[in-house]
Amino acid sequence: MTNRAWWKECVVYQIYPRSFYDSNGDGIGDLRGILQKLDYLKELGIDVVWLCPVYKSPNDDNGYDISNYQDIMDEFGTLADWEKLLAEMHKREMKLVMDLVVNHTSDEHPWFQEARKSKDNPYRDFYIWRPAKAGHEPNNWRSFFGGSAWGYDEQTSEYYLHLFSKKQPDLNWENPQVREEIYTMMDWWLQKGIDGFRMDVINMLSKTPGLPDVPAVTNDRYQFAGQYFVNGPRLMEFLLEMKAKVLSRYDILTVGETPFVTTQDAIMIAGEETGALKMVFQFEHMDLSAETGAEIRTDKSSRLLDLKSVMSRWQKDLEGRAWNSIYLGNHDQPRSVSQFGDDGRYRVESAKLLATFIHMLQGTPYVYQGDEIGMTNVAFESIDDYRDVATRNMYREAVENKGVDPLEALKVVHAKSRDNARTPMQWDPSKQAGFTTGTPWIKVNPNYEEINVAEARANPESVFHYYKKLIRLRKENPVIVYGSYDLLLASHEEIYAFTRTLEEDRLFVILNFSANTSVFHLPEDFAVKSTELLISNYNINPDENIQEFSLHPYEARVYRL
Ligand code: TEU
Ligand code: CA
Repeated sequence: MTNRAWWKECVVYQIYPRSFYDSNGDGIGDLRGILQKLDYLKELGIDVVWLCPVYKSPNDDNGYDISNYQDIMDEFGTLADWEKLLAEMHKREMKLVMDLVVNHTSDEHPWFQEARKSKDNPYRDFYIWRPAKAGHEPNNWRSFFGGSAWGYDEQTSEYYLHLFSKKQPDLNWENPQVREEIYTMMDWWLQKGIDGFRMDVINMLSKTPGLPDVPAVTNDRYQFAGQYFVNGPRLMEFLLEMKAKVLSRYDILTVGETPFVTTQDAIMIAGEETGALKMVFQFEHMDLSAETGAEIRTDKSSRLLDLKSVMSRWQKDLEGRAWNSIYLGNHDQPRSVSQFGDDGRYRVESAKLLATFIHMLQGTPYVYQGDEIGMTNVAFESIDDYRDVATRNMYREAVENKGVDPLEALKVVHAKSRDNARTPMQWDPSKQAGFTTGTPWIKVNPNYEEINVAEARANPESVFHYYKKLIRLRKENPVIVYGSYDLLLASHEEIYAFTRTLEEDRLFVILNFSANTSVFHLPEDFAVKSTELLISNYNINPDENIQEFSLHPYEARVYRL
């Protein structure tokens, strides 16, 4: 049986501050805006907030490029505003998890400003510098945001590594001084009373010595080189050092953002006994739709078997060994209802189904802002309406270098852009969705008149009220948190069904992931004596015989057996 812990029992709400609520009309969400909405989060039942980066930043990548780790970005407010926010959260018995971005800094961070001055500057070795190789970049690694992962610096005629944008130089974790600086900074925030860290691309800290060229798998000049920096040779050493020097001294939630991890990696990084972190974000289920590359996959039901097998493997492999974090969306992904559900006719039903799904699996659920009202993807008419550096770079690369038709490229942007999740939070049907009295930094989704918090709170059948109920159920039923998971109907192409069992207590979760009415038969040996319907997204007869029945489009039910 898994050990009990508060960070297993909580529900985390992710805030993307730039788009949450603007308190002063400059079009940018801010800390005072969040403060004004704490009671809203409390009403929803949230007990932990993960706040995306609010540190000083030139915002090349919306705060993931930090120029001062120990101060607040001007647009978001001041350190005093932040202190007040933390105090008000604690007053409401809510916890605050901060984003930790230490794979890279901004190129405007004083360390990098120093480092680039000369080859013998004391900060030079804080970053990863290499001379040109035969007049070219030091190797063929590709940046996540397109182009080479190397930036040329004229002043010293050398290249620096940047796995992300050219304004995000990678820190050199091989340098013990870098690690000490980071630990000191982390401690500074923990001493202020924060309740944890979400750690940005934390499994990319250790790069393979020699930084070798990666074997080409496409015709492109630059190639994805994950094998040389994902879960690199010294990763565990660094994380365990961080644990020994900082993390182990506090009762905190730590979640590593760890693209490309397997369950074995997760057990190593976040194992109950010997791991360094409390949990990790895995990406296998998010990448199911990404695999087809530029092609947009519309055939959602055939993906269900893949989704079942991925999620079931994570549930079973981690059980009793490590703890899952459960999510279907964040600020880097299309909206969950657009990606996994139906953002048209069955928007409300499918948003509720997905909510049921993330709350009923074993692990800590993460709710991304706006998902609790079923916010959807957006399709802006022009690439100029997009703000995300990754989106803009990809589009330019496709149209300018690869000759992709601009309209086709825009279609991919509509389906995949990170800005889908970054349009302003829709608070009410007034102008700019009640997000700002000014002009928002990115356009609001035009569907705000229909989809907004004011409507959702007033309507007892809304996605919002359904989330509230799920969160309450989780608090009342330890089986939802700690019960073991067992998949049923493994090869059904439309229905995802599973049980959760904690000693005598047993739940049966049944989800129709399709727009069809779907019929199923429970196995003979799955004898059901009496049932209690805990929650459902349709009005159904709670005493219906459940040995065999049909489910409405996107119907979700949870029974206690
Ligand atoms: O994301 C890491 C990451 O792997 C993403 O870049 C991902 O590949 C991409 O977004 C998929 O569309 C983290 C942050 O969550 C992201 O916002 C940052 O841009 C990135 O790190 C760099 O800090
Ligand atoms: Ca503002």
